Amino acid sequence: TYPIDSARLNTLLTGARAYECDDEQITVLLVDDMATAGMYWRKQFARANVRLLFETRPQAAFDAALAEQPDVILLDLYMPEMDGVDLARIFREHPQLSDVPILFMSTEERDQHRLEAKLKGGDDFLNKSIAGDDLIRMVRYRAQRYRQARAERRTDSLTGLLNHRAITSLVDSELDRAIRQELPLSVVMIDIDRFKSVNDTHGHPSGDRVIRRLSTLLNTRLRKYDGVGRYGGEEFMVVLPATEIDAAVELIDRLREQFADIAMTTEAGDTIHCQFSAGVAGYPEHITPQEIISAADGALYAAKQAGRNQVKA
Ligand code: GH3
Ligand code: MG
Ligand code: MG
Ligand code: MG
Repeated sequence: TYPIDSARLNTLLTGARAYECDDEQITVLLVDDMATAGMYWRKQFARANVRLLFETRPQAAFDAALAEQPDVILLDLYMPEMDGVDLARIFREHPQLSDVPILFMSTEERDQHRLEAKLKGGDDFLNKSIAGDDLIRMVRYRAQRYRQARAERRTDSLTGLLNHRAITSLVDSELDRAIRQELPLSVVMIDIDRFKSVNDTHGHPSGDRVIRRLSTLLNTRLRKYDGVGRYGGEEFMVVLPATEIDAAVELIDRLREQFADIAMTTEAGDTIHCQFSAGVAGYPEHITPQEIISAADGALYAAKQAGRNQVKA
């Protein structure tokens, strides 16, 4: 018999069906040295709301993967310039591509070769003669699992904001974009004032409530393309694309006032108010992520020194 009870199996099957129904657009990168493969699969995928990027050469495939961040990579095994397994290894070694599902597609039928390919970085091995609908289902399923895992990896569990790793990598990518598009970028470091005394007086769970309340304020008041993350314990980072430092200071100062006005309730039912200090820095005043973050940190320190509950640049 199965080492799994029928109720559990049922949940699993329902889950699998949910993946199929999902019709959100996904992006697939197909790498195959035969141009006809691209033509064939483009037609198949178009009807299933799958955006296909097609490349015949390894370097172009790598560039496309980095630029477009596909949800799934379909990789031919035998190509004149480079073996699929070698290309898979290169994808696996890049931090931004290391977890993207890689599905080999080949006519290779020898078990030993298929096993080798999987051991060297492939998540699955599909036959090139696979039916269109089956590949679409497979690709959707993989994409959905990948997106979910990635979202979990990037999220801070207390607040639902981006976590430290995700918000700092957003500074990297938004700075690249700002430089490319010749637009300003502002980065803000926010730190709750005298937070230790909130914990000491009202207990850690009440402190957590304050952290969540500020998270909600930041999340609801900022624009959809602004990034908000929990940098550390009671420290937050905000990334504001296309925003000059002066405008960022003004914006964060309004949020500072709003936060100070919020009456929060502790676990014990007491009403408390909290405040924060913030430091702002950005591009083009600074040109590396490290410089920007340390300048924002310096401005935050100055705000604390000057008496807290204020924003400095
Ligand atoms: P300052 O105005 O100088 O920032 O004073 P502060 O007390 O806020 O500064 P400090 O950095 O010394 O204290 C931060 C405190 O935040 C210490 C730590 O116990 C608390 N803290 C860190 N993470 C969490 C958390 O997840 N939940 C709660 N409740 N407290 C946390
Ligand atoms: Mg080939
Ligand atoms: Mg702190
Ligand atoms: Mg603090």
